[in-house]
Amino acid sequence: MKVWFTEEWLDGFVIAVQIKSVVYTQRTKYQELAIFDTVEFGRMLTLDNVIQTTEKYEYLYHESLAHVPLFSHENPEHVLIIGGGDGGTLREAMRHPEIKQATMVDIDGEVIEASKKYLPLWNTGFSDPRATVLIEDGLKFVATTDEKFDVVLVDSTDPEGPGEALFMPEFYASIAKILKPGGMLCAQTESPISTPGMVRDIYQRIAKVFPVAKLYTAPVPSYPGGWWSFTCGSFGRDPEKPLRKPADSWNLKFYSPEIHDRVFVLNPKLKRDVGIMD
Ligand code: AG3
Repeated sequence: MKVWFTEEWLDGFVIAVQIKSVVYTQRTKYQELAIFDTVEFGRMLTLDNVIQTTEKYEYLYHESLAHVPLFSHENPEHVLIIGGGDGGTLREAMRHPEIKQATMVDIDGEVIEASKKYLPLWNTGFSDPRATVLIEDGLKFVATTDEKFDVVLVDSTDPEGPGEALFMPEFYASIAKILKPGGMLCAQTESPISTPGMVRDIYQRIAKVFPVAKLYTAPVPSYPGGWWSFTCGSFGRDPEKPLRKPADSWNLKFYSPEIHDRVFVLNPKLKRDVGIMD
């Protein structure tokens, strides 16, 4: 018998993933959490029936989100991660020796606990002595903290449910206030191919707050459309221009200086959809 998980987040089509077994399910305070073993994607975490991360493809997303800003910022000593409860973004960020202190703020402690237990591959960042994990509302944190950061990474769910506030103009305005001079924001900004309207709205909001705003994309086959976007806002350097490169020992699977060079290339339709002129 074949058993399928279906993500029905968008109208008109589903993503169906064949399930080997259900590893864990929990109705947390905020959302419905599930972890599966799947035939094609390996271990997979879903929130409210939306695929968040899969063993087979998580590197595409996490390496893209973390390394593009962290290699192009002058000296990313203090880093803030909003969301990212599975730990993948923290894991990639902690590879950077420049980082002295990384703070991860996720609203849902139950996602962090389940990820620590069931997603060991995603997990290595949690035990780094430079990392602090706070279970708090990210929106509140950025509005009230006295700390200042060099780079803020926003690893949120889709702009629906608990994640919605993390795409709002007020959120970006608060981030701008807690960045040090030359600071950068980088956020996941939805699918250029299945939700270009969302990409446009989010990109435009970031571009209103940051003097430099750059959209880039990467393939993520386990998300709707199979193609994902990220937006960097910067008060300093151009995120397209890396200053350093990963060591061979990092064994990265997607990111490289050549990839950094390519991911900012946008096709004409996407530029029109998002309202980017050049
Ligand atoms: N956060 C972004 C996931 C968005 C996926 N959307 C969807 N499947 N409809 C991923 C968290 C990984 N750390």
